[in-house]
Amino acid sequence: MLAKKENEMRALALKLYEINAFKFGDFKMKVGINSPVYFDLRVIVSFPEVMDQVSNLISDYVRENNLQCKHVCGVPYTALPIATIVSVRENIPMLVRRKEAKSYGTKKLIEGLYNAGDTCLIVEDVVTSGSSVLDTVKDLQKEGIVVNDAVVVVDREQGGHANIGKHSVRMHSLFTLSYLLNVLKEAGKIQQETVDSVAKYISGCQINSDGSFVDGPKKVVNEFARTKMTFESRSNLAKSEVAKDLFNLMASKKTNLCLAADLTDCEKILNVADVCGPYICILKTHIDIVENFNEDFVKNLVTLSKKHNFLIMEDRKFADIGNTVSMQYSQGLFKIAQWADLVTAHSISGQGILQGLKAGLVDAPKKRGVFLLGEMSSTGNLINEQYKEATTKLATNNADVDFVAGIVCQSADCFAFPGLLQLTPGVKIDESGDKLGQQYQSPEFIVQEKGADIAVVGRGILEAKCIEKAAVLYRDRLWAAYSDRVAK
Ligand code: S5P
Repeated sequence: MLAKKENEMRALALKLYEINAFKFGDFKMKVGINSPVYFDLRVIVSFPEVMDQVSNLISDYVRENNLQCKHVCGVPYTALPIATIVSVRENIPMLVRRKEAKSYGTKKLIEGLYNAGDTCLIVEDVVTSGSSVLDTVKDLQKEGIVVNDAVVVVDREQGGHANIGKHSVRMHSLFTLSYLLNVLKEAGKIQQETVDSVAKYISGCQINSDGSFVDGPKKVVNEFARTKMTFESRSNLAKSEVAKDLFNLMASKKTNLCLAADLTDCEKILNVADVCGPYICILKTHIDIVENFNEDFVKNLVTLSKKHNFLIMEDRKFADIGNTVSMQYSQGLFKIAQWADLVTAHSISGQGILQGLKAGLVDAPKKRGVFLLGEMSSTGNLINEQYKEATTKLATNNADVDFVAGIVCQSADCFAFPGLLQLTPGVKIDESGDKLGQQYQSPEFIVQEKGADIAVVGRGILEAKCIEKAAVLYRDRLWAAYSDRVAK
Protein backbone atom coordinates (compact mmCIF):
# COMPACT_ATOMS: atom_id res chain seq x y z
CA MET A 1 0.00 0.00 0.00
CA LEU A 2 2.75 2.40 1.02
CA ALA A 3 4.85 1.39 -1.98
CA LYS A 4 1.86 2.02 -4.24
CA LYS A 5 1.44 5.51 -2.80
CA GLU A 6 5.16 6.19 -3.16
CA ASN A 7 5.03 5.14 -6.82
CA GLU A 8 2.03 7.40 -7.38
CA MET A 9 3.88 10.31 -5.78
CA ARG A 10 6.97 9.73 -7.92
CA ALA A 11 4.95 9.44 -11.12
CA LEU A 12 3.14 12.66 -10.29
CA ALA A 13 6.42 14.44 -9.50
CA LEU A 14 7.78 13.45 -12.93
CA LYS A 15 4.56 14.44 -14.62
CA LEU A 16 4.65 17.89 -13.00
CA TYR A 17 8.16 18.34 -14.38
CA GLU A 18 7.12 17.09 -17.79
CA ILE A 19 4.23 19.56 -18.08
CA ASN A 20 6.44 22.42 -16.92
CA ALA A 21 4.71 22.97 -13.60
CA PHE A 22 8.25 23.51 -12.41
CA LYS A 23 11.49 24.20 -14.15
CA PHE A 24 15.06 25.26 -13.63
CA GLY A 25 16.53 28.53 -14.80
CA ASP A 26 16.95 32.10 -13.65
CA PHE A 27 13.61 33.43 -12.49
CA LYS A 28 12.61 36.74 -10.97
CA MET A 29 10.90 36.21 -7.60
CA LYS A 30 8.62 38.45 -5.54
CA VAL A 31 11.36 38.81 -2.90
CA GLY A 32 13.67 40.53 -5.37
CA ILE A 33 16.42 37.98 -5.96
CA ASN A 34 16.41 35.44 -8.73
CA SER A 35 15.63 31.79 -8.09
CA PRO A 36 17.08 28.74 -9.89
CA VAL A 37 13.79 26.88 -9.67
CA TYR A 38 10.33 28.10 -10.52
CA PHE A 39 6.95 26.55 -9.88
CA ASP A 40 3.89 27.43 -11.87
CA LEU A 41 1.09 25.06 -10.98
CA ARG A 42 -1.40 27.19 -12.94
CA VAL A 43 -0.73 24.89 -15.92
CA ILE A 44 -2.32 21.89 -14.23
CA VAL A 45 -5.81 23.09 -15.13
CA SER A 46 -4.92 22.02 -18.68
CA PHE A 47 -4.22 18.46 -17.54
CA PRO A 48 -7.36 16.95 -15.99
CA GLU A 49 -5.54 13.76 -14.99
CA VAL A 50 -2.99 15.80 -13.03
CA MET A 51 -5.76 17.85 -11.38
CA ASP A 52 -7.38 14.59 -10.42
CA GLN A 53 -4.20 13.10 -8.95
CA VAL A 54 -3.25 16.22 -7.01
CA SER A 55 -6.75 16.63 -5.53
CA ASN A 56 -6.91 12.91 -4.75
CA LEU A 57 -3.65 13.05 -2.84
CA ILE A 58 -4.88 16.04 -0.83
CA SER A 59 -8.18 14.30 -0.10
CA ASP A 60 -6.30 11.17 1.02
CA TYR A 61 -3.98 13.25 3.16
CA VAL A 62 -6.88 14.99 4.92
CA ARG A 63 -8.61 11.68 5.59
CA GLU A 64 -5.58 9.63 6.58
CA ASN A 65 -4.33 12.30 8.97
CA ASN A 66 -7.77 12.95 10.32
CA LEU A 67 -7.58 16.71 9.77
CA GLN A 68 -10.81 18.04 11.24
CA CYS A 69 -12.51 20.86 9.38
CA LYS A 70 -15.97 22.15 8.65
CA HIS A 71 -14.88 24.00 5.54
CA VAL A 72 -12.16 23.99 2.93
CA CYS A 73 -10.77 27.15 1.33
CA GLY A 74 -8.29 27.46 -1.54
CA VAL A 75 -5.80 30.34 -1.63
CA PRO A 76 -6.71 32.34 -4.75
CA TYR A 77 -6.25 31.65 -7.59
CA THR A 78 -4.25 28.53 -8.46
CA ALA A 79 -5.47 26.45 -5.53
CA LEU A 80 -9.15 27.33 -6.08
CA PRO A 81 -9.97 24.50 -8.52
CA ILE A 82 -7.98 22.01 -6.41
CA ALA A 83 -9.94 23.02 -3.28
CA THR A 84 -13.17 22.72 -5.26
CA ILE A 85 -12.47 19.11 -6.19
CA VAL A 86 -11.46 18.25 -2.60
CA SER A 87 -14.65 19.90 -1.32
CA VAL A 88 -16.88 17.92 -3.68
CA ARG A 89 -15.05 14.65 -3.21
CA GLU A 90 -14.91 14.80 0.58
CA ASN A 91 -18.25 16.54 0.93
CA ILE A 92 -16.70 19.40 2.89
CA PRO A 93 -18.44 22.75 2.18
CA MET A 94 -16.17 25.28 0.55
CA LEU A 95 -15.42 28.90 1.38
CA VAL A 96 -14.10 31.29 -1.24
CA ARG A 97 -11.83 34.13 -0.24
CA ARG A 98 -11.98 37.10 -2.57
CA LYS A 99 -8.71 38.83 -3.31
CA GLU A 100 -10.42 42.23 -3.14
CA ALA A 101 -13.73 42.99 -1.42
CA LYS A 102 -16.57 43.69 -3.88
CA SER A 103 -17.17 47.41 -4.38
CA TYR A 104 -20.95 46.86 -4.42
CA GLY A 105 -23.50 44.77 -2.56
CA THR A 106 -22.34 42.90 0.51
CA LYS A 107 -18.62 43.81 0.31
CA LYS A 108 -17.86 40.41 1.73
CA LEU A 109 -14.35 39.01 1.57
CA ILE A 110 -15.41 35.44 2.34
CA GLU A 111 -18.14 33.83 0.25
CA GLY A 112 -20.10 30.81 1.48
CA LEU A 113 -22.15 29.94 4.55
CA TYR A 114 -20.29 29.80 7.86
CA ASN A 115 -20.55 30.63 11.54
CA ALA A 116 -17.95 32.19 13.81
CA GLY A 117 -16.05 29.35 15.46
CA ASP A 118 -16.20 27.06 12.41
CA THR A 119 -12.94 25.39 11.41
CA CYS A 120 -11.50 25.73 7.92
CA LEU A 121 -8.72 23.84 6.16
CA ILE A 122 -6.59 25.82 3.71
CA VAL A 123 -5.38 24.44 0.39
CA GLU A 124 -2.44 26.09 -1.43
CA ASP A 125 -0.33 25.17 -4.45
CA VAL A 126 3.18 26.39 -3.61
CA VAL A 127 4.57 27.88 -0.42
CA THR A 128 7.74 29.97 -0.32
CA SER A 129 7.57 32.34 2.66
CA GLY A 130 3.98 31.39 3.50
CA SER A 131 2.71 34.96 3.15
CA SER A 132 -0.15 34.06 0.77
CA VAL A 133 -1.43 31.35 3.10
CA LEU A 134 -1.19 33.78 6.02
CA ASP A 135 -3.15 36.46 4.11
CA THR A 136 -5.98 33.94 3.67
CA VAL A 137 -5.70 32.86 7.34
CA LYS A 138 -6.04 36.51 8.45
CA ASP A 139 -9.14 37.14 6.35
CA LEU A 140 -10.80 33.97 7.66
CA GLN A 141 -9.88 34.84 11.24
CA LYS A 142 -11.45 38.30 10.83
CA GLU A 143 -14.73 36.44 10.34
CA GLY A 144 -14.14 34.37 13.47
CA ILE A 145 -13.22 31.25 11.51
CA VAL A 146 -10.59 29.00 13.08
CA VAL A 147 -7.72 27.74 10.91
CA ASN A 148 -5.63 24.87 12.28
CA ASP A 149 -4.25 23.26 9.14
CA ALA A 150 -3.03 24.15 5.66
CA VAL A 151 -2.26 21.48 3.06
CA VAL A 152 0.04 22.57 0.27
CA VAL A 153 1.13 20.79 -2.87
CA VAL A 154 4.76 21.98 -2.81
CA ASP A 155 6.87 23.35 0.01
CA ARG A 156 9.88 25.18 -1.41
CA GLU A 157 11.52 24.83 2.00
CA GLN A 158 12.38 28.48 2.28
CA GLY A 159 10.85 29.20 5.66
CA GLY A 160 7.11 28.88 4.91
CA HIS A 161 6.57 25.97 7.27
CA ALA A 162 8.01 27.86 10.27
CA ASN A 163 6.34 31.18 9.35
CA ILE A 164 2.91 29.60 9.08
CA GLY A 165 3.55 27.61 12.28
CA LYS A 166 4.21 30.85 14.15
CA HIS A 167 0.54 31.69 13.60
CA SER A 168 -0.54 28.38 15.15
CA VAL A 169 -1.37 26.85 11.76
CA ARG A 170 0.15 23.46 10.93
CA MET A 171 1.46 23.32 7.37
CA HIS A 172 1.40 19.91 5.65
CA SER A 173 2.92 19.35 2.22
CA LEU A 174 2.51 16.65 -0.42
CA PHE A 175 5.94 17.41 -1.87
CA THR A 176 9.02 19.18 -0.63
CA LEU A 177 11.48 20.68 -3.06
CA SER A 178 14.19 18.22 -1.90
CA TYR A 179 11.88 15.28 -2.59
CA LEU A 180 11.13 16.54 -6.11
CA LEU A 181 14.82 17.07 -6.84
CA ASN A 182 15.63 13.53 -5.70
CA VAL A 183 12.92 11.98 -7.83
CA LEU A 184 14.14 13.89 -10.90
CA LYS A 185 17.72 12.91 -10.20
CA GLU A 186 16.89 9.24 -9.75
CA ALA A 187 14.91 9.29 -13.00
CA GLY A 188 17.94 10.76 -14.79
CA LYS A 189 16.12 14.02 -15.60
CA ILE A 190 18.63 16.25 -13.80
CA GLN A 191 22.22 15.90 -12.65
CA GLN A 192 23.64 15.92 -9.11
CA GLU A 193 25.13 19.37 -9.81
CA THR A 194 21.60 20.72 -10.37
CA VAL A 195 20.46 19.23 -7.04
CA ASP A 196 23.49 20.72 -5.29
CA SER A 197 23.16 24.19 -6.72
CA VAL A 198 19.43 24.43 -5.94
CA ALA A 199 20.11 23.16 -2.39
CA LYS A 200 22.87 25.73 -1.94
CA TYR A 201 20.60 28.49 -3.15
CA ILE A 202 17.66 27.45 -0.97
CA SER A 203 19.71 27.12 2.19
CA GLY A 204 21.18 30.58 1.62
CA CYS A 205 17.80 32.09 0.96
CA GLN A 206 15.42 31.57 3.88
CA ILE A 207 12.62 34.10 3.94
CA ASN A 208 10.47 35.64 6.69
CA SER A 209 6.74 35.97 6.09
CA ASP A 210 7.14 39.74 5.46
CA GLY A 211 9.50 38.95 2.58
CA SER A 212 12.73 39.88 4.36
CA PHE A 213 15.59 37.38 4.50
CA VAL A 214 16.16 35.46 7.71
CA ASP A 215 19.86 36.35 8.02
CA GLY A 216 19.61 39.61 6.12
CA PRO A 217 20.06 39.87 2.34
CA LYS A 218 22.87 37.60 1.18
CA LYS A 219 24.69 37.29 -2.07
CA VAL A 220 23.19 34.07 -3.31
CA VAL A 221 24.66 32.82 -6.53
CA ASN A 222 22.12 31.46 -8.97
CA GLU A 223 24.11 29.01 -11.02
CA PHE A 224 21.26 28.73 -13.47
CA ALA A 225 21.73 32.07 -15.17
CA ARG A 226 21.26 30.91 -18.77
CA THR A 227 24.14 32.84 -20.29
CA LYS A 228 26.58 31.57 -17.67
CA MET A 229 25.85 27.88 -18.23
CA THR A 230 27.68 25.63 -20.66
CA PHE A 231 25.83 24.06 -23.58
CA GLU A 232 26.55 20.60 -22.11
CA SER A 233 24.81 21.38 -18.82
CA ARG A 234 21.90 23.08 -20.57
CA SER A 235 21.23 20.06 -22.75
CA ASN A 236 20.02 18.21 -19.63
CA LEU A 237 17.34 20.81 -19.09
CA ALA A 238 16.03 20.99 -22.64
CA LYS A 239 12.47 19.77 -23.19
CA SER A 240 12.93 19.35 -26.92
CA GLU A 241 14.90 16.35 -28.18
CA VAL A 242 16.32 18.35 -31.09
CA ALA A 243 17.48 21.08 -28.71
CA LYS A 244 19.21 18.43 -26.58
CA ASP A 245 21.01 17.11 -29.68
CA LEU A 246 21.88 20.61 -30.84
CA PHE A 247 23.39 21.61 -27.47
CA ASN A 248 25.57 18.49 -27.60
CA LEU A 249 26.47 18.96 -31.25
CA MET A 250 27.58 22.54 -30.55
CA ALA A 251 29.62 21.46 -27.53
CA SER A 252 31.39 18.62 -29.30
CA LYS A 253 31.93 20.42 -32.61
CA LYS A 254 32.79 23.68 -30.83
CA THR A 255 30.68 25.87 -33.04
CA ASN A 256 27.70 28.15 -32.49
CA LEU A 257 27.59 29.46 -36.03
CA CYS A 258 24.44 29.13 -38.13
CA LEU A 259 24.98 29.84 -41.80
CA ALA A 260 22.09 31.53 -43.62
CA ALA A 261 22.48 29.98 -47.09
CA ASP A 262 20.34 32.63 -48.77
CA LEU A 263 21.10 31.60 -52.37
CA THR A 264 18.74 30.86 -55.22
CA ASP A 265 20.56 28.00 -56.92
CA CYS A 266 20.59 24.41 -55.59
CA GLU A 267 24.16 23.69 -56.69
CA LYS A 268 25.44 26.84 -55.01
CA ILE A 269 23.70 25.96 -51.76
CA LEU A 270 25.13 22.43 -51.81
CA ASN A 271 28.59 23.83 -52.51
CA VAL A 272 28.34 26.27 -49.59
CA ALA A 273 27.06 23.45 -47.36
CA ASP A 274 30.00 21.22 -48.28
CA VAL A 275 32.63 23.94 -47.89
CA CYS A 276 31.27 25.52 -44.69
CA GLY A 277 29.69 22.36 -43.22
CA PRO A 278 32.65 21.52 -40.94
CA TYR A 279 32.38 24.90 -39.17
CA ILE A 280 28.65 25.30 -38.56
CA CYS A 281 26.02 23.84 -36.23
CA ILE A 282 23.04 24.79 -38.44
CA LEU A 283 22.58 25.51 -42.12
CA LYS A 284 19.54 27.72 -42.59
CA THR A 285 17.56 27.80 -45.83
CA HIS A 286 14.81 29.95 -47.36
CA ILE A 287 13.52 27.23 -49.63
CA ASP A 288 11.01 29.49 -51.42
CA ILE A 289 13.81 31.58 -52.96
CA VAL A 290 15.36 28.53 -54.63
CA GLU A 291 14.73 28.60 -58.39
CA ASN A 292 15.56 25.03 -59.39
CA PHE A 293 14.20 23.13 -56.37
CA ASN A 294 13.99 19.35 -56.77
CA GLU A 295 13.87 16.33 -54.48
CA ASP A 296 17.48 15.36 -55.15
CA PHE A 297 18.56 18.72 -53.83
CA VAL A 298 17.12 18.09 -50.37
CA LYS A 299 18.39 14.50 -50.38
CA ASN A 300 21.90 15.77 -51.11
CA LEU A 301 21.58 18.47 -48.49
CA VAL A 302 20.58 15.88 -45.87
CA THR A 303 23.57 13.73 -46.90
CA LEU A 304 25.89 16.72 -46.42
CA SER A 305 24.31 17.48 -43.03
CA LYS A 306 25.18 13.93 -41.93
CA LYS A 307 28.67 14.09 -43.45
CA HIS A 308 29.55 17.34 -41.65
CA ASN A 309 27.28 16.94 -38.62
CA PHE A 310 25.05 20.01 -38.77
CA LEU A 311 21.29 20.46 -38.55
CA ILE A 312 19.11 21.93 -41.29
CA MET A 313 16.75 24.77 -40.45
CA GLU A 314 14.12 25.96 -42.92
CA ASP A 315 13.45 29.60 -42.07
CA ARG A 316 9.82 29.41 -43.25
CA LYS A 317 8.46 31.69 -40.49
CA PHE A 318 5.09 29.95 -40.45
CA ALA A 319 2.33 32.30 -39.34
CA ASP A 320 -1.10 30.84 -40.08
CA ILE A 321 -3.78 28.80 -38.37
CA GLY A 322 -2.77 25.29 -37.25
CA ASN A 323 -4.49 23.48 -40.11
CA THR A 324 -2.82 25.57 -42.83
CA VAL A 325 0.58 25.39 -41.10
CA SER A 326 0.28 21.63 -40.87
CA MET A 327 -0.16 21.43 -44.68
CA GLN A 328 2.52 24.02 -45.43
CA TYR A 329 4.92 22.04 -43.26
CA SER A 330 4.33 18.55 -44.59
CA GLN A 331 2.85 18.89 -48.09
CA GLY A 332 3.19 20.86 -51.33
CA LEU A 333 6.31 21.14 -53.42
CA PHE A 334 8.79 21.45 -50.57
CA LYS A 335 7.56 18.87 -47.99
CA ILE A 336 9.62 20.72 -45.37
CA ALA A 337 8.90 18.25 -42.56
CA GLN A 338 10.71 15.54 -44.53
CA TRP A 339 14.12 17.14 -44.50
CA ALA A 340 14.33 20.14 -42.12
CA ASP A 341 15.33 19.28 -38.55
CA LEU A 342 14.22 22.73 -37.48
CA VAL A 343 11.86 25.40 -38.74
CA THR A 344 11.06 28.93 -37.65
CA ALA A 345 7.56 30.18 -36.87
CA HIS A 346 5.91 33.40 -35.79
CA SER A 347 4.07 32.99 -32.50
CA ILE A 348 1.21 35.21 -33.73
CA SER A 349 -1.35 32.42 -34.02
CA GLY A 350 -0.62 31.08 -30.53
CA GLN A 351 -0.61 27.46 -29.54
CA GLY A 352 -2.25 26.48 -32.85
CA ILE A 353 1.09 27.01 -34.56
CA LEU A 354 2.73 24.35 -32.39
CA GLN A 355 -0.22 22.01 -32.70
CA GLY A 356 -0.26 22.52 -36.49
CA LEU A 357 3.43 21.71 -36.84
CA LYS A 358 3.09 18.63 -34.65
CA ALA A 359 0.10 17.51 -36.69
CA GLY A 360 2.26 17.83 -39.83
CA LEU A 361 4.50 15.11 -38.42
CA VAL A 362 1.81 12.56 -37.67
CA ASP A 363 2.54 10.45 -40.76
CA ALA A 364 6.28 10.88 -40.53
CA PRO A 365 7.22 11.05 -36.84
CA LYS A 366 10.75 12.45 -36.75
CA LYS A 367 12.91 14.36 -34.31
CA ARG A 368 11.86 17.87 -35.21
CA GLY A 369 11.65 21.25 -33.53
CA VAL A 370 10.77 24.91 -33.98
CA PHE A 371 12.31 28.25 -33.13
CA LEU A 372 9.67 30.86 -32.34
CA LEU A 373 10.21 34.47 -33.39
CA GLY A 374 10.37 36.56 -30.21
CA GLU A 375 12.07 39.61 -31.69
CA MET A 376 13.29 40.71 -35.10
CA SER A 377 16.49 42.35 -36.23
CA SER A 378 14.95 44.74 -38.76
CA THR A 379 14.40 48.44 -38.07
CA GLY A 380 10.84 49.49 -37.30
CA ASN A 381 9.52 45.96 -36.80
CA LEU A 382 6.17 45.83 -34.99
CA ILE A 383 7.00 43.38 -32.19
CA ASN A 384 6.44 44.97 -28.77
CA GLU A 385 7.20 43.95 -25.17
CA GLN A 386 3.83 42.31 -24.66
CA TYR A 387 4.17 40.20 -27.78
CA LYS A 388 7.68 39.20 -26.76
CA GLU A 389 6.49 38.10 -23.32
CA ALA A 390 3.61 36.14 -24.82
CA THR A 391 6.04 34.38 -27.17
CA THR A 392 8.27 33.40 -24.26
CA LYS A 393 5.25 32.06 -22.43
CA LEU A 394 4.25 30.03 -25.46
CA ALA A 395 7.77 28.62 -25.64
CA THR A 396 7.95 27.65 -21.98
CA ASN A 397 4.48 27.09 -20.67
CA ASN A 398 2.07 24.92 -22.59
CA ALA A 399 1.47 21.30 -23.50
CA ASP A 400 3.61 21.43 -26.66
CA VAL A 401 6.85 22.87 -25.29
CA ASP A 402 8.63 19.65 -26.22
CA PHE A 403 8.45 20.90 -29.81
CA VAL A 404 10.12 24.25 -29.07
CA ALA A 405 13.91 24.22 -29.40
CA GLY A 406 14.45 27.92 -28.92
CA ILE A 407 13.57 31.52 -29.60
CA VAL A 408 14.81 33.81 -32.37
CA CYS A 409 15.51 37.06 -30.58
CA GLN A 410 17.90 39.91 -30.15
CA SER A 411 18.50 40.07 -26.40
CA ALA A 412 19.14 37.88 -23.35
CA ASP A 413 16.23 39.36 -21.42
CA CYS A 414 13.78 37.73 -23.84
CA PHE A 415 13.76 34.47 -21.85
CA ALA A 416 15.46 32.83 -18.86
CA PHE A 417 14.92 29.11 -19.32
CA PRO A 418 18.35 27.51 -19.98
CA GLY A 419 16.81 24.55 -21.80
CA LEU A 420 15.94 26.81 -24.77
CA LEU A 421 18.40 28.20 -27.31
CA GLN A 422 18.68 31.83 -28.34
CA LEU A 423 19.21 32.17 -32.08
CA THR A 424 20.20 35.68 -33.12
CA PRO A 425 20.45 36.99 -36.70
CA GLY A 426 21.88 40.35 -37.70
CA VAL A 427 25.56 39.46 -37.22
CA LYS A 428 28.41 40.80 -39.33
CA ILE A 429 32.00 41.78 -38.60
CA ASP A 430 31.51 44.90 -40.71
CA GLU A 431 28.50 46.23 -38.79
CA SER A 432 26.95 48.56 -41.39
CA GLY A 433 23.39 47.48 -42.22
CA ASP A 434 21.84 46.94 -45.65
CA LYS A 435 19.50 49.22 -47.63
CA LEU A 436 16.40 47.27 -46.57
CA GLY A 437 16.42 47.69 -42.82
CA GLN A 438 18.72 44.89 -41.66
CA GLN A 439 20.81 45.88 -38.61
CA TYR A 440 24.10 44.19 -37.74
CA GLN A 441 26.17 43.70 -34.63
CA SER A 442 29.55 42.11 -34.07
CA PRO A 443 29.96 38.42 -33.11
CA GLU A 444 31.36 39.36 -29.67
CA PHE A 445 28.59 41.86 -28.90
CA ILE A 446 25.80 39.53 -29.94
CA VAL A 447 27.11 36.64 -27.79
CA GLN A 448 28.44 38.47 -24.75
CA GLU A 449 26.14 41.46 -24.44
CA LYS A 450 23.01 40.16 -26.15
CA GLY A 451 23.02 36.56 -24.93
CA ALA A 452 22.99 34.82 -28.33
CA ASP A 453 23.71 31.10 -28.13
CA ILE A 454 23.73 30.68 -31.90
CA ALA A 455 24.51 33.53 -34.29
CA VAL A 456 23.04 33.57 -37.78
CA VAL A 457 25.43 34.86 -40.42
CA GLY A 458 24.41 35.17 -44.07
CA ARG A 459 26.00 37.82 -46.23
CA GLY A 460 28.94 38.19 -43.83
CA ILE A 461 30.10 34.81 -45.16
CA LEU A 462 28.36 34.50 -48.53
CA GLU A 463 29.79 37.77 -49.86
CA ALA A 464 33.35 37.11 -48.64
CA LYS A 465 36.12 36.47 -51.16
CA CYS A 466 36.71 33.04 -49.62
CA ILE A 467 33.63 31.63 -47.93
CA GLU A 468 35.57 28.91 -46.13
CA LYS A 469 37.98 31.40 -44.54
CA ALA A 470 35.05 33.62 -43.57
CA ALA A 471 33.19 30.68 -42.00
CA VAL A 472 36.30 29.76 -39.98
CA LEU A 473 36.71 33.38 -38.86
CA TYR A 474 33.08 33.69 -37.73
CA ARG A 475 33.16 30.24 -36.07
CA ASP A 476 36.35 31.14 -34.14
CA ARG A 477 35.15 34.55 -32.99
CA LEU A 478 31.70 33.33 -31.98
CA TRP A 479 33.07 30.32 -30.11
CA ALA A 480 35.70 32.41 -28.31
CA ALA A 481 32.98 34.87 -27.28
CA TYR A 482 30.84 32.02 -25.90
CA SER A 483 33.82 30.42 -24.10
CA ASP A 484 34.64 33.75 -22.44
CA ARG A 485 31.00 34.24 -21.49
CA VAL A 486 30.72 30.96 -19.58
CA ALA A 487 34.22 31.23 -18.08
CA LYS A 488 33.52 34.56 -16.33
O1 S5P B 1 14.82 38.93 -37.15
C1 S5P B 1 15.32 38.23 -38.02
C2 S5P B 1 15.01 36.88 -38.15
C3 S5P B 1 15.67 36.13 -39.12
S1 S5P B 1 15.42 34.42 -39.12
N1 S5P B 1 16.24 38.77 -38.88
C4 S5P B 1 16.87 38.03 -39.84
O2 S5P B 1 17.71 38.58 -40.54
N2 S5P B 1 16.55 36.69 -39.99
C5 S5P B 1 17.16 35.87 -41.08
O3 S5P B 1 18.57 35.79 -40.85
C6 S5P B 1 17.00 36.43 -42.48
O4 S5P B 1 15.83 35.93 -43.09
C7 S5P B 1 18.25 35.95 -43.16
O5 S5P B 1 18.07 34.66 -43.70
C8 S5P B 1 19.29 35.87 -42.07
C9 S5P B 1 20.23 37.06 -42.00
O6 S5P B 1 21.02 37.15 -43.15
P1 S5P B 1 22.18 38.27 -43.32
O7 S5P B 1 22.65 38.11 -44.71
O8 S5P B 1 21.58 39.61 -43.04
O9 S5P B 1 23.26 37.88 -42.31
